[in-house]
Amino acid sequence: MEFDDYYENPNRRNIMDTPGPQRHCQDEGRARKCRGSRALVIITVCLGILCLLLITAITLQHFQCSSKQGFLWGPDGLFMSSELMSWSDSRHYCRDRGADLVIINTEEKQRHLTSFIKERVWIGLSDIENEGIMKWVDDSPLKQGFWADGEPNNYNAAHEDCIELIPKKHTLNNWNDLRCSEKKKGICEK
Ligand SMILES: [Ca+2]
Ligand SMILES: [Ca+2]
Repeated sequence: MEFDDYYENPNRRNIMDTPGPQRHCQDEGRARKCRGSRALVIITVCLGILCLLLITAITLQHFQCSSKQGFLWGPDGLFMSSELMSWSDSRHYCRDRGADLVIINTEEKQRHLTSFIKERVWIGLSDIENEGIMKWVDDSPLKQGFWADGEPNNYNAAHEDCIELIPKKHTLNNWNDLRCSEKKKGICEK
């Protein structure tokens, strides 16, 4: 086909002879591929976001369930009661949830508890049965105490028979005996 003929008779053009349309087809193919991979990326991102939302929802649900049961903390089996109660009622609160007031029998545990408690709390120690003889809730005797200065003092012979932990005091010297009817939150342990 002559040059002039080509332009004067467009219907006679052979598509294989014409680089313009070929390039157009190649460009279109590339664009299709491009659109395809863009769609794939969008679908992958959307699935990722959906997965994240699902994981967040499950985690929140687990946390809410845990909170309802009083399990405010993690896998170490420790949790704090949600209301201010006497020592005995705090103990009931723990026992109703398959736990008991916490026993602190190592320096490591004392440090661990003090590190994240923000308020005065009951622990599982008392001399309710015999004045001056401290016992844990599992009836084991006290071996190592982390008493605040001057404590336990059974102040004014006022039957200070239940033990609280005061986190604002020194880490290894923050226990105090107090009247059991005082209202505090308790630290429970599974
Ligand atoms: Ca006492
Ligand atoms: Ca005291």
